Amino acid sequence: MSGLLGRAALRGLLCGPRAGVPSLLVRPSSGEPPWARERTLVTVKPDGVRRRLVGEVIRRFERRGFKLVGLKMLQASESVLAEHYQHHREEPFYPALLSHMRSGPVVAMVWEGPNVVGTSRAMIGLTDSAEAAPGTIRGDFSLHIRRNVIHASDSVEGAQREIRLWFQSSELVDWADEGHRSSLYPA
Ligand code: FUP
Repeated sequence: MSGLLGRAALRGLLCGPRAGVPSLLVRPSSGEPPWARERTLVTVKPDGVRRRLVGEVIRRFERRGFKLVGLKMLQASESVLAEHYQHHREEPFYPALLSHMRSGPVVAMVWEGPNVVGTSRAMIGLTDSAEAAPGTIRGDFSLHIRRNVIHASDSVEGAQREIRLWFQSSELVDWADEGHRSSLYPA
């Protein structure tokens, strides 16, 4: 790494809110400072798609100021779901979880912005819909943990792993946002 770009990237990695956790998915071309290029995976689950909540989810993330860099609808494969939920493999709810996730299409998205992982977890609410606060997506639109509408990665490392699992790098669009950025956060 050399020159202005290299110094800016290094400064971002050292001074940003996630110092010490460099994103493997950061690309230098889009103009955002590196600390603002955190990315997370969000999926609207089959229950959310059936209930026509895709637009509502996108609206909330856009309104907050996050930048959409990947979007697709798909029927999730058994192998992607098995890897995505591998930490739950031994849980009693695992078969029902996989069956639900295979019951219809999923809308997968990658959102980018400062602290997007933590903020999106706050926006979606607690896993158990019964405990999710009003104002969150789960708290506003769901009643039951097994129909909780949405997934969002729960750590920066997890997000990097999940984005690689659900998206080819060619499916992520690194678009420039200079005109809008300064009204969202200072340089
Ligand atoms: P989250 O990260 O909030 O999606 O939650 P988890 O990774 O802990 O759980 C993944 C999914 O497993 C939940 F969205 C719903 C399902 N689940 C159950 O059905 N029962 C449980 O007790 C826990 C999780």
